[in-house]
Amino acid sequence: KVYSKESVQLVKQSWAILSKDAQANAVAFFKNVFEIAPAAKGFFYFMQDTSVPFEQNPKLKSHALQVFRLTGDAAAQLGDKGAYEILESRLHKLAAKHLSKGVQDAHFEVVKEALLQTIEEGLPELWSPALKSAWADAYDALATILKNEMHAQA
Ligand code: HEM
Ligand code: ISQ
Repeated sequence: KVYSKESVQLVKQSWAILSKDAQANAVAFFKNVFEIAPAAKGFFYFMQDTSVPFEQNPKLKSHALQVFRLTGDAAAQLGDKGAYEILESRLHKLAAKHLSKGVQDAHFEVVKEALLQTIEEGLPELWSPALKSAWADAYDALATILKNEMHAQA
């Protein structure tokens, strides 16, 4: 798939802003996942300890940050030459991890909704239909590689 210069630019520009406050946005991303699908908590071992408030759970914070950074960095690099190959090798291990946790294709839609919601909430002044579809395409590209890797390993 070829990404328009405009949509690559939109993702890069918005990611530059969101990543400045990556930790807070990452926690918001997690929160949105569990708001959309409370049952998703069962997937994450660190969500089983309910004695720690959500925002202060150090494991949640570091997981969320990793996921958010990977998603954003991957999205911002989509237009670049060779980006696909680099991602594929990074996602190889990650696919195995998701498979072992029992993650299924349908779950990726929840993460997509949560991501778009997080960007909208983080950048209300930049939010537009074009920004939304640019990020949706970027996420779909990443999710497709990860899902294909999972199918290949299943
Ligand atoms: C772990 C990214 C989709 C569930 C991880 C990790 C990353 C990641 C980077 C490793 C972080 C870590 O565990 O230290 C992504 C990306 C996704 C995606 C980029 C979409 C493109 C999903 C979906 C689910 C999911 C749809 C469904 C519930 C998990 C679980 C772990 C994990 C359960 C392991 C957490 C643990 O160690 O217990 N993911 N993920 N992920 N992800 Fe995802
Ligand atoms: C995907 N994998 C692991 C953790 C996540 C947190 C928030 C959103 C998506 C995720």
